[in-house]
Amino acid sequence: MNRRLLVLSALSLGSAVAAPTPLTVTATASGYRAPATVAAGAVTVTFKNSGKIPVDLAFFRLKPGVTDAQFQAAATAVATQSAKDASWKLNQMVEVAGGVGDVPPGQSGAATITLVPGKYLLASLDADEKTHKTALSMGFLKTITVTGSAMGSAPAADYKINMVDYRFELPTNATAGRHTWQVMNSGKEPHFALVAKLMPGKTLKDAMAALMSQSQSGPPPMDFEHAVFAQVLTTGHAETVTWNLSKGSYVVVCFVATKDGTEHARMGMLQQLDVK
Ligand SMILES: [Cu+2]
Repeated sequence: MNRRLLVLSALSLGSAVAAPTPLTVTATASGYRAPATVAAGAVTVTFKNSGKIPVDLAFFRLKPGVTDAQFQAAATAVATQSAKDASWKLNQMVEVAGGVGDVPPGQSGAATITLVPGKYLLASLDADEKTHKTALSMGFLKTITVTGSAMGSAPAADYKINMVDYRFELPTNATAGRHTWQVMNSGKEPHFALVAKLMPGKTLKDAMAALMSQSQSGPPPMDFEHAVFAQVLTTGHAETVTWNLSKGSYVVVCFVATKDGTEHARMGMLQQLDVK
């Protein structure tokens, strides 16, 4: 094949599998900084935290008839944990297309998500543990408009996690190192996936016991500090993340709550993942 044909075939391959659109969102002292628009389709979100507090980022799409004010009130109720069914109520109003979990100041995180044309709200449901001041009230609420028809497609993933009500379908062949993971929600309820390594000598049973006990005594059996995360996804949504897991046993857990306030972790979404 001559050089010209090689170039042509490379170009046609390129158009068949378009790379995700890059989007950078920055957390500042006064909230998110982000472009006003982004192209529809697969979007690789890089979330940089140049602020002073850890914060996360999620892409919310309001269901028809839901106003920004209604969203803000419902999201604030979740952030301040003002009612047992706050999370459930918010979830009736929105679709969540994923995003990036908490990023400490000075660091960044990334995820590839899929966006359809229309308006989304970038928001964080975090609140300061001591002051209860919400990220929303600090400016972590911003509109972004998704334009055009779907362009990029999501990258192929090395491993997949499928979330159903209330269980993770996990790979049994995961190996250590840098890999792409596609996390998808095939359930009816929203879910997320927090992956935390078990502390030396600790088991899934210890993790369950710690979760069920009301009083916190001693250090947690999981290493939450170095946990990796796939953001909340509602039905049919997926995100692709790159995780660098070392060899060992992890727990995969979802803390989204049902209408009566029960965390999914207590209903089965606390499972072991072995990385070889
Ligand atoms: Cu869940």
